[in-house]
Amino acid sequence: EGEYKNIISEKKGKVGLITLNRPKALNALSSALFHEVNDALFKFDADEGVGAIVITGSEKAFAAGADIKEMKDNVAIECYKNNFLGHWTDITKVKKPIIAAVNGFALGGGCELAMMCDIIYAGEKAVFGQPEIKLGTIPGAGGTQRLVKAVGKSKAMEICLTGSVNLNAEEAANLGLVSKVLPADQLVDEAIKTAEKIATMSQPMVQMVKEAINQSFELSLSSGLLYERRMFQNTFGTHDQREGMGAFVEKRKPTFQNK
Ligand code: CO8
Repeated sequence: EGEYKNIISEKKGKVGLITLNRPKALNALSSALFHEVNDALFKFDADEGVGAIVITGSEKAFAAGADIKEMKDNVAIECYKNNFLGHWTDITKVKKPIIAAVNGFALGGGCELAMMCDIIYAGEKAVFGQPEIKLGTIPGAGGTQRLVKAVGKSKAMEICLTGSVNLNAEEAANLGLVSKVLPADQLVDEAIKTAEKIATMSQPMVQMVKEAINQSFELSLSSGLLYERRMFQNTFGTHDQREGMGAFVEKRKPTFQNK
């Protein structure tokens, strides 16, 4: 909202929209850009008027990766001491759902950024890949971890080991990496529509769903099911459960109060 140099952050009703905006570098994720993304995300997370967040780039590039020019002379011990790019994972601490609307290239850190979001929608020309190996390095923010869970081991190996097997939008949808493919010019509007729908739900329930689904990546099935059931049981202590079930029985629309 005025204060950023590498992104545009704006509110569309109850939706926070972040547009990566370094067109000359295909939205390469410089340290400055990523700090701005985190700052904007945490402002939306703290804003009671915002129910969900959309991150997008340009039609040509969601993001072409970490900024190669910025990191090419890095020294390992300094990377370790400063926890180089450790702040990227801050995104996963955001409680509100984040939808990545991916047009064009989502390569390297760009693909990893999309995978740190909760839902990915792809424009028809989207390209997902992990080309790090061609640069003499490896993925550093989930390309060897989240990608496996999204597309399976063989495909993830092929993508990360060759650096040049990329997924187009349709392949990414077939494999389950993205949930919807849309014409490029409708992508952001559709992502905002889904975010708006989420924003009309009871916000504590929205956050519980996000938390519980994310726990499925960390816990055994029996622990995950217990985690889910305990949260579910607790929803019966809320206004919004009374309102939601009451409205169903009375055949009217619920008015959630986020409590
Ligand atoms: N970093 C810096 N600059 C970039 C990057 C990048 N990742 N990608 C593109 N640019 C720049 C280009 O250098 C070029 O700048 P200039 O005009 O000054 O020469 C400008 O953007 C336009 O790019 P191209 O001319 O190359 O555009 P093309 O349409 O010809 O090609 C491509 C588009 C195919 C996307 C091409 O730019 C490309 O291959 N880019 C690099 C992709 C890549 O290798 N990404 C992986 C980077 S490594 C990484 O992401 C590691 C993540 C680790 C995260 C760890 C977190 C803890």
